[in-house]
Amino acid sequence: MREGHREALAQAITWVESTLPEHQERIAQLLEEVGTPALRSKRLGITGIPGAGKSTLIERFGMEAVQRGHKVAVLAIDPSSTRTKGALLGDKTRMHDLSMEPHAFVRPTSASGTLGGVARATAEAILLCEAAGFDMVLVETVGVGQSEVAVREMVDIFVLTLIGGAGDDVQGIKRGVVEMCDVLLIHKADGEHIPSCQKTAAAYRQALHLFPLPPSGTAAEVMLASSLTGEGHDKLWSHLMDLETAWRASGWWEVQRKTQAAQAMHRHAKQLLVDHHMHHRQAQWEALEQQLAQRNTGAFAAARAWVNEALKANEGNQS
Ligand SMILES: Nc1nc2c(ncn2[C@@H]2O[C@H](COP(=O)(O)OP(=O)(O)O)[C@@H](O)[C@H]2O)c(=O)[nH]1
Ligand SMILES: [Mg+2]
Repeated sequence: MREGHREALAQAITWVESTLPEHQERIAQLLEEVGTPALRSKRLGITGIPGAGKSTLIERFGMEAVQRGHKVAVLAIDPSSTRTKGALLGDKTRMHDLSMEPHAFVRPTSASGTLGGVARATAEAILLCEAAGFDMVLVETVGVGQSEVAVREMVDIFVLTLIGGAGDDVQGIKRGVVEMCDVLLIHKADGEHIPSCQKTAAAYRQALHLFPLPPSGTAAEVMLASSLTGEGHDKLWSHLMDLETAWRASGWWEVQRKTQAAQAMHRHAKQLLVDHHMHHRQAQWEALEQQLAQRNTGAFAAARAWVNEALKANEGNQS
């Protein structure tokens, strides 16, 4: 992987996505060998509704980044994958040109399972890509549901792509998502779309005044771009680089990485504990579910009872 064999990276990511204990064990060892992630990499998250042009943006932006001397990895998460077989991310996820580019690695994730599992897999895949020498990681996620929250917690800069003319309600974008992003990119600003994109940009610039300042201390920037013409891409690039420079200088870059690592540790520890106890106390869990179904107990009381029993059994084992 370190020598730049992309098949090796692809294989490792397959293990990351697997739920088999032996694969998870292998990944744990691999990540230990990889060591502490380098701060010098850049992690960008790109969200927005299906059809906003995220994949097209990433393909063009990724090629530009390669031309600027970067090695670019693209990870795409589709939370709907189990139901719609990844339909939300669409065909463009294959990113034809970028996939052929030797200095790029494109990995659409059609991982099944819980969002928690997919989020862990993506976070670990980022570390593996960086270990394989990719200094820029782009994560595409669909701006519906909870996956953008998970992605926000694993990237340095978060970009929301919007289409001009359509209202918030139409685009299904929740206020919470707008609050999480560093750049609001009004996308497809080309040809006849330009006036409506400008209108949408003005509306968002107005609205953003009412939003609290994000923890980075930098208000979100509203920008226009087209990934058909390439218009706005240079500006987007220099804005992202300016953000990085400013945040490295202010210390926010490192603070955010540390916070994210702590969040990941918390999430993963919780998951491991539940998995462990579920493995050993499956029968009790099912009995409580029965009682719950028969309305003999409440959800919270049942959860407490199960945890208390698991803890007691644990103490018994230790003494
Ligand atoms: N006019 C225009 N169309 C675009 C642009 N970017 C993407 N598209 C088109 O929008 C559609 C959806 O693009 P895609 O990248 O798959 O969107 P995603 O679902 O957000 O990943 C495709 O037909 C693209 O060709 C753009 O900048 N301008
Ligand atoms: Mg897509």
